[in-house]
Amino acid sequence: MKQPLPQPAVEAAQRFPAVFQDDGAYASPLGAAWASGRVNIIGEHTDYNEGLVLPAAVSRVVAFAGRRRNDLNVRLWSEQFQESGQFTLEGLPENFAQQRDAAPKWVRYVMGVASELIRAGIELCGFDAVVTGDVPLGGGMSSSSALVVASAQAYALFSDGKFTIGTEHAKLTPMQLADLCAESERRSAGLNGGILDQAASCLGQPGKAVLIDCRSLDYRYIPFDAPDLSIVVIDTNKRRELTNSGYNDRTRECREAWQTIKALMLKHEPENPAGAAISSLRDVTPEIFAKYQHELPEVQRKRAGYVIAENERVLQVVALLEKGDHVGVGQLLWEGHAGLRDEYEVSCKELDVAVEIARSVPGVLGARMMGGGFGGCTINIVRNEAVEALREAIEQHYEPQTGLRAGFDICNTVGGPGYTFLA
Ligand code: GAF
Repeated sequence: MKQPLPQPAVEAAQRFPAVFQDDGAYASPLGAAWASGRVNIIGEHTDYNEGLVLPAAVSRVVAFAGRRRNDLNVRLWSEQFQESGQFTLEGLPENFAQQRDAAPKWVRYVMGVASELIRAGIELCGFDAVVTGDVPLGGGMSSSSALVVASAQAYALFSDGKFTIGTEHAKLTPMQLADLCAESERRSAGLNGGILDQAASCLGQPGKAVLIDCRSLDYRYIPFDAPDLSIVVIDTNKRRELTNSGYNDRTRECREAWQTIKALMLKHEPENPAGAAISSLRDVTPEIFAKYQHELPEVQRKRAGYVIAENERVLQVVALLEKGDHVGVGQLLWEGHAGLRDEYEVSCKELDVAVEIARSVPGVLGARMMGGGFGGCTINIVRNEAVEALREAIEQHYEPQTGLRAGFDICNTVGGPGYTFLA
């Protein structure tokens, strides 16, 4: 079915002839593929702890426009990086590490997806494409996951119908694709991330958030379409790469925390089967945590305390959304931010300033840092009539406190990824 083209796909298609003109035969691109970035309403740093998340895909996309080749080469031009890159599908996944280390970072993501698709037994074709997008790079809306999910769509588009995504008879369901994309990102970037970003991009539906159990990979849609409210994303413009941040330390600290709690339980109540069954923080109930928290080293106590409370907040937010209680939802966003700042320690001055400015504006129901942290953006749930007041407050107060100019974006929830022929 022909789908409407997002603007970056239109731009990539327009650029294609000029970029690949030296190949003469190429007048125009054959097709376009795209995927969205995401917001995460609540459930931060819970995914790699096998917990709960509540994201939504939003109207910021990464897009490819290009043409299938008759060989196994993939040749790319990034409008955002003004850089080309290429690799061969031949020898993947075995020669992935070798090819990856010689490629620009953004190309590694596209290569990583190919590597995982081939590992899954899917036959791919080479292609030439222009890549562009409007998901802020390193801005906390998951530009990298939009890139990997869009890459998978591009392989599907250009692979002559050899594999399909998301249809009734598809080789890959959207959640299987998300899982594959998450693994490809881990291998491409060396970040021990979870499935939040890729699943949000793969499962998007307009007007809906999606509650995902990151252990079972079950999910269900939750209405998120109050006409009197806006989702505002404030980009602090504090850039960071999660691979060079404390992100992987947090995954390690969480593992150490559940291992300590498990050891304590096995020691003090060996007859309790709940102790032996602990294999992630997901298995540590608030009751177990209350009993053993005082015996944990401080860092483990703080990390585990945050994750356990955040899983509870996800369930509370879902219940409040189902009742239409957005004031209650907002309150839990403020609380989530405090936990990320004080216990999980992944916030930074710029994120805290943006959240505090938002707190001072009547009609902002809630705000918190979003994504991995250490920079990036905040999500704000705002009454429509307060959106301009929030914009003015950020314009007036953010730069003097941080030396940076903030971005301001009103986001709409959208459907999942797609591809289409352009002829
Ligand atoms: C980053 C990661 F990629 C996600 O998997 C998730 O852990 C998130 O940080 C924090 O919730 O976006």
